[in-house]
Amino acid sequence: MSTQETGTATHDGYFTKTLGETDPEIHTALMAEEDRQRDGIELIASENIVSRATLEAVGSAIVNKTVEGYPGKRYYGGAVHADVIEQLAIDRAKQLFGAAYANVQPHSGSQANLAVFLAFLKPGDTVLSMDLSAGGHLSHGSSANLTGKWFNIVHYGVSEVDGLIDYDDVLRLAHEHRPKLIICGGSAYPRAIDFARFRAIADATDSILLADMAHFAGLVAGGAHPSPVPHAHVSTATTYKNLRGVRGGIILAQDVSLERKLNSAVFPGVQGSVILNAIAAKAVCLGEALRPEFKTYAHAVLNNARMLAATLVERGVDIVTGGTDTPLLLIDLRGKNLTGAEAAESLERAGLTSNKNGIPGDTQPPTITSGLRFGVSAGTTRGFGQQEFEIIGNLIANVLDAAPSGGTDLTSIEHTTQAQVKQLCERFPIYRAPV
Ligand code: DSN
Repeated sequence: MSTQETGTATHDGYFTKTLGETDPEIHTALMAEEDRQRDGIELIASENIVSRATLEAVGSAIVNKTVEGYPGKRYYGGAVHADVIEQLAIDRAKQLFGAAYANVQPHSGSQANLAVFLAFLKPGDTVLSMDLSAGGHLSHGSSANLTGKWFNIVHYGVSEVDGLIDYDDVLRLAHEHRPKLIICGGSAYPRAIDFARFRAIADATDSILLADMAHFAGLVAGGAHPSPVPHAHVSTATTYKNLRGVRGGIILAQDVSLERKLNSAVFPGVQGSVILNAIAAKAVCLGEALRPEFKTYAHAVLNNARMLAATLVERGVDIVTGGTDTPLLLIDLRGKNLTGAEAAESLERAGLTSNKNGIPGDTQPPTITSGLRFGVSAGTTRGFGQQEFEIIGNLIANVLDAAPSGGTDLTSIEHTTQAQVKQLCERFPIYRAPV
């Protein structure tokens, strides 16, 4: 018999060697990513920097455990600790958002939204949601998404004049199309939504109201933004944006009688076994969000977003709706004769990472766009305050002002900015993650 046939299944060092020792290629890439995060300014609105405690939970041995179902009702044995962890996450989510029901299993915000579709709709049913180009989200019925392929989607937009939701138009569309589900919230709408008004519209047409608070859940948790939870039949959120936790989604509701429907829509409806290390990390982030210091962080996010907006406006940059009530702002680059793709690339070379984003009425394709989306959550977490976001606003404006001229001038601005970015980041260091 060969050594392979007689040897033990765990090779020498399987339980003891570090990643650097066993897989230098992956380790090097992870270290480089850590450096990128440490030395650059992160302005992608869906990102943040998790706590050391969250990293520990994600990297814990609970990753080995398989369970299906819910605490106390599992299909596999050995779930005693998994039950404790998931129940803690559920209880913390309910407490944080004042909800009667919470499901913490969705692998992402899109999965959470899909579960809501499955819970309440049949293929072909009508859904009224915000157009992607107006700030909606792919999982709200984009033609490229399953929700757009299997359901009859009607979209509302925003006013071409001020970029705001026209509630009378939403009501008109609701009366005209009698949707089974109405969705408010999205991924690039920077202003507070009138949830009570949306609920009144949903009630007028006997529709279910889903509020997707992915981009402001952290502010709701920290008392810096109105909550949709008391108004919507169901609210969904992601845990990794301004809520400052691991990647994943949650579903909340006020009516406990929805529990059976929503739970079975998540599992076995759209998901299988639970990603337990993510559930543990969600519990950690929800616990952090229940502490008083999270309120300070949430208010700082809002103040920083408003400072960034004010600085950019001062520098002649057009902002959709003129400002923000959330951690994100949407920049209209048409006046600067720049595309979103060009601007995002130039900013990234300068050490400022953001994403190109469609703006209302955009004529450019999604791969190019006429806009940029900025978020301040990650910067706020590393300690930047209003003073730093004023500096960042000026750095962004310097790059955008130089970009149309191109050539060496642009390169020199990018280089100068990169050095200023590095200096700023060195004053606000982040952890060296245990990878
Ligand atoms: N929905 C995407 C975004 O807003 O960036 C990912 O979370």
